[in-house]
Amino acid sequence: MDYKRILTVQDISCVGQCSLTVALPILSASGAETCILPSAVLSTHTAGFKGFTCRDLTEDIPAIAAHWKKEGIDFDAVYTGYLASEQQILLVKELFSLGAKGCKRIVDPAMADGGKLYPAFDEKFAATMATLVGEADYALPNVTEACFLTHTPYRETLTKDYVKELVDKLHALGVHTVVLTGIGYREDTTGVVVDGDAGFYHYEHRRIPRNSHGTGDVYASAFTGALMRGFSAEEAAKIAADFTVLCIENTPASHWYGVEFEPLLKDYIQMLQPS
Ligand code: PXL
Repeated sequence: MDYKRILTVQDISCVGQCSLTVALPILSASGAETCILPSAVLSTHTAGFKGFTCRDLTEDIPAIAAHWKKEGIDFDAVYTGYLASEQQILLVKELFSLGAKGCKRIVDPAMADGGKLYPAFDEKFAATMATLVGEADYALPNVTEACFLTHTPYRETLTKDYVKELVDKLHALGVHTVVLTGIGYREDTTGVVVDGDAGFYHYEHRRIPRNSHGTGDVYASAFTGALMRGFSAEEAAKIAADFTVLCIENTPASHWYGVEFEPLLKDYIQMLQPS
């Protein structure tokens, strides 16, 4: 098995089962060396906890990147998630240049859900994030994020024409492969659309009617791990969807702030075995 080195840039929410506390274990389970660059340290995530603390680490990024450059450290993939400021988005673009030849740039524009931006963000942040998406090989927005990135009115009920419009507008930003999550055409289904070299692909699966936090991060991490193990974008999108559904299914509703993915890492490892 090819041993890959992945850099993931996102926050540490000390409590909350999202961002780095999810990405690090999932990427490690995929078999890749996982390097991290924390964008900020928060006491908890911002979706439901009140009075959280946040230390923005933007100022530390240039020196960290300069040290890596001096040491000749490069990466097979750079995967970004929740970023704390517009300036940080611009610094991440510079980090992309630390990539090895053929380095995959994977952007999860983690900034919105359910028709709304997360509390820390505004439309200007979304516009800057759109420029990062434009430089990505793979971008993984949910429908809300896709709407903010492309100035499209948000709709809860999806049609094939509306999804095609979102995919086309995301491509127009410059991203090579669009991985659009949360796409289902019936009340009881959801799924993922992949549009890249292999054309348009839709994997539709059952929807568990529950509001789950952190699942976008579980999804993007599982996708990145599978992609770096050599699966195609379509296969990686399906593996990530199956794993995320399993995580939601195995989380009691009382566990409101995240999903209990840890006991299921063994299932993810199994999903990554060649068939
Ligand atoms: O799961 C996305 C995420 C990551 N990091 C922080 C968040 C959220 C979602 O709310 O608040 C800090």
